[in-house]
Amino acid sequence: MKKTAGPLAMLLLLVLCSAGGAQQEFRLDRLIVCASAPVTISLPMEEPPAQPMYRDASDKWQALEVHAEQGSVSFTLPTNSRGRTLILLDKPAWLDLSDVEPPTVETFKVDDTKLDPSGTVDLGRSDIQPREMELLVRDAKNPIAEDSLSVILDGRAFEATGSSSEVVRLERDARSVLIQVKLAELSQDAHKLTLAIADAAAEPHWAKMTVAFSTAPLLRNGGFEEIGADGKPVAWSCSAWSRKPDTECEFGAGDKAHSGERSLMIRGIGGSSLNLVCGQSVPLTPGKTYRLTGYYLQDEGSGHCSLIGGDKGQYDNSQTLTPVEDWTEFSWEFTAQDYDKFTLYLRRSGKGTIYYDDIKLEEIE
Ligand SMILES: [Ca+2]
Ligand SMILES: [Ca+2]
Repeated sequence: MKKTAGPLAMLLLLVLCSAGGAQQEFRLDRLIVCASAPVTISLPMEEPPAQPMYRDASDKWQALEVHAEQGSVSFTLPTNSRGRTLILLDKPAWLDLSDVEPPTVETFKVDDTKLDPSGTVDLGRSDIQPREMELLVRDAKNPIAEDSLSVILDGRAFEATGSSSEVVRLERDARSVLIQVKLAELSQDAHKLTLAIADAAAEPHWAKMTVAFSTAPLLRNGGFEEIGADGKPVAWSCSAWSRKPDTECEFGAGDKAHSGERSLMIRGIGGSSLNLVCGQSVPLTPGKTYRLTGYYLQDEGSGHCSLIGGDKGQYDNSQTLTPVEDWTEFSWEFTAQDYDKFTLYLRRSGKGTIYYDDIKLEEIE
């Protein structure tokens, strides 16, 4: 490639982009020239181009005058272009230059359920992970650039998770396509999938969609094996309610366990008020019924569990957990009322020690 510089210092940046790849039928070669001085460019080209065009400084498309000779074509950047100039050395017949809109997502299906195809969809939490998604994408003026599809899962390339995607053309002009996504089995966690696909316009426009879903357990660290730097079980927050100056208590990782190595230990030592709680916020859905199960061990006094919704608008208590000599299973069911936040508490009243382990929360209906 030869370039002829003007007398002044100039910046020239030439970018040759193509949209199409395997999709030869709707292949589009774009040339972007960034120059701050007059410039003449020569490129190898076997056949003289049929319809060379450029976008001028006022965003209008104009015919580009080119000089073709023996396997190359050369042109001088017109004076009414400036800065960054978009050039189509051979505008294809199918290309609509008036296109300024991105494609639209017309339908969105997750495992055969139709959902609103708005830009961001939150599927919420479920024990069952979505496995298939399907999007119908349509562009009003140009074909969809089928190989422009980008799928990112949790900030990583989608294929790295063992998942796969495919673009199926629905019409001969490729203005509507079906994006089919198959998800591999993912970790029990919150996930975010971002999909983007462009049209094959002179300047590509992108349709984007983000889908969030979570298979994270309702309750974290219910086995109390994860211990923080402070020596206390991770994800649980412990305190003494109605604490008096003489309240003496202790919270931490228990050295007894129903399974694993650890449990949650809550100990009342002394004082006129011993209302001890360890809580964790839980993502409950109003109207749903849940079952809390677990094991406890307790020498004296009493324990129980509570669910608090909103600003104590809902305040449900489990049955009392009485002293037991060996690990004993308990189970408690409750229904979440219409609040936007919930906290579950494992509790202990009075002097003595309670250990909790293998605490599980599940949605039952
Ligand atoms: Ca478009
Ligand atoms: Ca444990």
